[in-house]
Amino acid sequence: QRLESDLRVALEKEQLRVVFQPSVDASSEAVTGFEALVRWDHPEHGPISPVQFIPLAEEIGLINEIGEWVLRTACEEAVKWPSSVNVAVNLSPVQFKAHALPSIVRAVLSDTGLSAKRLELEITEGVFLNNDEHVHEMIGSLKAIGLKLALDDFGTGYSSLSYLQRVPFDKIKIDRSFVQGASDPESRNASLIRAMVGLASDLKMQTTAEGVETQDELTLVRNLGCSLVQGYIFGKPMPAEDALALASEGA
Ligand code: G
Ligand code: G
Ligand code: MN
Ligand code: NA
Repeated sequence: QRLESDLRVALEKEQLRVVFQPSVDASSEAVTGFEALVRWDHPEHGPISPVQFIPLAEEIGLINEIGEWVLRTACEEAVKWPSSVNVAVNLSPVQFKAHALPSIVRAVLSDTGLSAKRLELEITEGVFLNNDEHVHEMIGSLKAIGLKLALDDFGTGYSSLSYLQRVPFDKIKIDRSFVQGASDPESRNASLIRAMVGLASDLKMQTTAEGVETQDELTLVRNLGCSLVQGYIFGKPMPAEDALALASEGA
């Protein structure tokens, strides 16, 4: 297919870019970090969503290369920010199968000069689908580098919670499907968020409420004890220059 070869060209010809979405402390509203999100500006078709091209990259064996490029680009930006501001990078489950991942991450950190504790890797429950030992070894190797691990899209995957107890996540990110439209503390979504926050706090993990767009949603997730908030209310994914300006504001 055309799009396949276009994606290979995109990586070479710098049609990919990384945008950054702020994450703020739920009580102080200070910016604590940014999530790096990849974008593809196709020369003919215009912007193509990562929802479309990440699965394609996984299929055609290009995800490791794209993932490493995103990681490097994100870390290069993050070293410019105040040291209290972290960067989060999404990892595809396919990248987890690559034995070289920990050494790639170490090399990127050393090349860019970013301290490991300022890097957070976001993985999804998809990583645990084939519940093999390799995944847990990989998580151990990544944690040994000193970086943080977040469980992304929490609540949307398959229902076993056993991996939460087995895996030393630093943070769980509550999927926006629970947050959006939620304002009533008696609602079903509020109960679910409350349960997730309780579970995370028992396990000494932070929680991010994702997809917060309105003041009502913000008030609710704050009252339910989410530690961090991400969503359009505090900022859409933005170019690196804007992220740098926003990161530097509080410093
Ligand atoms: O930014 P946006 O809402 O368009 O992202 C859509 C989806 O693509 C999200 O699930 C997001 O996690 C994923 N995504 C965005 N950037 C990356 C990336 O660099 N790597 C991976 N694996 N997924 C990404
Ligand atoms: O799966 P993941 O959580 O990585 O997805 C991140 C995606 O969510 C980004 O592509 C971003 O564009 C999108 N996103 C972030 N904040 C909001 C929000 O407040 N509302 C909506 N609808 N999407 C959001
Ligand atoms: Mn994410
Ligand atoms: Na998410």
